[in-house]
Amino acid sequence: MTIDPARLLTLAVRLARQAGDLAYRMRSEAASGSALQVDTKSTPTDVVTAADRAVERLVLSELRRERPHDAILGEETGQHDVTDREESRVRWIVDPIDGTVNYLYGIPQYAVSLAVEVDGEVVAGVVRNPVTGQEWTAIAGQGAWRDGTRLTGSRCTDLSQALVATGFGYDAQRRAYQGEVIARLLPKVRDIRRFGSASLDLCMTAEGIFDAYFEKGLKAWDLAAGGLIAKEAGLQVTGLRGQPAGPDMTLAAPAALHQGLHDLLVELDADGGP
Ligand code: LIP
Repeated sequence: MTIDPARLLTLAVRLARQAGDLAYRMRSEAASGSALQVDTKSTPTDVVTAADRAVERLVLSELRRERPHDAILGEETGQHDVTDREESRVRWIVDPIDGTVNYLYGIPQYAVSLAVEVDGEVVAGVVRNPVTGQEWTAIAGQGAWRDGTRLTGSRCTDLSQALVATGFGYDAQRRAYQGEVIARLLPKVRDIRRFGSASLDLCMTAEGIFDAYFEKGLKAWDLAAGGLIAKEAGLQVTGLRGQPAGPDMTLAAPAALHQGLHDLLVELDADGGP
């Protein structure tokens, strides 16, 4: 059976818009972000809100209705395999609100991130900032776009002139190690930016707003859609030492910067530590 990634992306975009509207409405109606906080996860600063859970429930129920044979991986509810039907070739990867701390604090830098895999490969993805309405999309082999504009990454070729986005984990010991890495990296680049949403960092790097991005500790739902968008914008999206992008390290950069930043991150053992 032929699966059309364009049709999957059309559904993903519709769901991202519905989900983004719900997230935005819930935050607008809450007296404060803390009114929405319902729990913490890996550490006391790794929060989950009622909106994270409501948005994921919305996406899951729509997917069950539209695509009952597909598997789903959601940040808040985990893996939902197809049981009483033929093994599905399609899996949806859902981050209901990427940038949850920004969401909690009312900072307009959070996103709904939806990706879809066929036979284990991400073939389409959408990242949508519900506050700005900015929407980044990609289909494997067909390029990356933001609101109709083709994305081609940064033209920067000098690492010392590069504006590099990054992020930090929630665990205090990992943050201490990451802070040491940043202290040694900072003099070698123009500057860093830490905006708090991996999927938006990847999209802004795909757009060339940041020259490069790296982060240790990304989960599949942080990386799936934004990683495809960055790749389809022509960036190299990898791990270190020949590894693919993933929880040990995600590095996204144009070819002119990738090797230099890669080697610097290896020298600093940026994928090491707790
Ligand atoms: C966030 C990531 C971000 C990272 C944060 C956090 P969340 O995801 O998007 O890149 O630096 O620590 O993990 O928790 O908002 O879904």
